[in-house]
Amino acid sequence: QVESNVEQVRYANFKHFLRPRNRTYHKGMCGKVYVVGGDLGMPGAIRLAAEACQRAGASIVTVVSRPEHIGPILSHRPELIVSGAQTAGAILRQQLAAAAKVIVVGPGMGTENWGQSMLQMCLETDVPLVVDADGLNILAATPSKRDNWILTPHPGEAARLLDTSVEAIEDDRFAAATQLQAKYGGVVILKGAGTVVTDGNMIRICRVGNPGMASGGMGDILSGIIGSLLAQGIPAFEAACLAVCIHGDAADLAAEVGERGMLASDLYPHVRRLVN
Ligand code: NPW
Ligand code: AMP
Ligand code: MG
Repeated sequence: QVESNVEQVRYANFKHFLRPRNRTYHKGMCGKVYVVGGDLGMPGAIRLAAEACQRAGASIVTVVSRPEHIGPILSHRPELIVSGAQTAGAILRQQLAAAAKVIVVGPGMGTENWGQSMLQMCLETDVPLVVDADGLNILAATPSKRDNWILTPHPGEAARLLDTSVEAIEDDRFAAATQLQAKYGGVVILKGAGTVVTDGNMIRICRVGNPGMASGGMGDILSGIIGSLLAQGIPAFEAACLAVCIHGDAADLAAEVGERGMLASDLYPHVRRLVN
């Protein structure tokens, strides 16, 4: 790896993209973020992504999930708007295309028919996408290329996307991120210890964060933060860099009481502080 040539990203270098809200700001000004996912058994993932999106500053966040999940998701976060979808129909697709400024798709979505139809619906819009988790696993089986998306694979997902092994990805993470970007387009965030971000022209590494982050739901939080920053008007590459810094810094703050036992939702108060 040619690590010495790769610039590190730090929160302080990107914080200026979070401009203070002017006095007349209202909740319509950063558009709506739709977060799509949560097949049976995994409402937690989409709930985590949605709340992270709110905590990073998005004003209106709508969860599209299985109808069975709407009650549980709402019961602890009544500020969310919800849409129960048994299938991905034309009405929902039109609603997404018309109202969503950004769509985060994939957390807990599963790779069965329901998840496949949800991803397909999102792909049929021109809305900027953040594709994570099972959205990436479905994409690996049916590859396509797009400019206006951010892909957030961990090494396991990256191996599926490149039809290779986790070992090959970890052997040269910069090459893997570059290959992912060349194959799929957009901005690629290859997660893990030393997260790599590339848009094909620029490549950066983020070294904050800690092994306490190796716990279920942590990546779902990152996808929500990215969607939120995009919806607030930050360009894609910068939104990706700033989001990984906020995510890692928040986890380092949460680790002040120890890495072991850290939960993804422990990051919320720190994320909120870091976006202000
Ligand atoms: P191995 O074992 O090393 O070969 P999966 P997932 C690899 C949802 N969730 N470095 C590793 O492979 C998600 O949103 C729901 C190296 C590992 O076995 C998804 O929709 C939650 N390898 C769905 O679950 C909370 C790494 O990948 C495999 C690696 C499945 O997502 C949890 C695991 O990856 C979860 O977010 C690394 N850093 N990281 C909920 N509360 O509802 C991963 N691997 O098979 O894609 O499973 O990431 O858990
Ligand atoms: P996921 O596997 O999708 O839940 O994502 C896990 C998140 O935690 C990613 O953002 C990783 O970069 C981060 N993470 C996991 N383990 C570590 C680690 N040992 N050091 C730094 N970040 C980590
Ligand atoms: Mg994940």
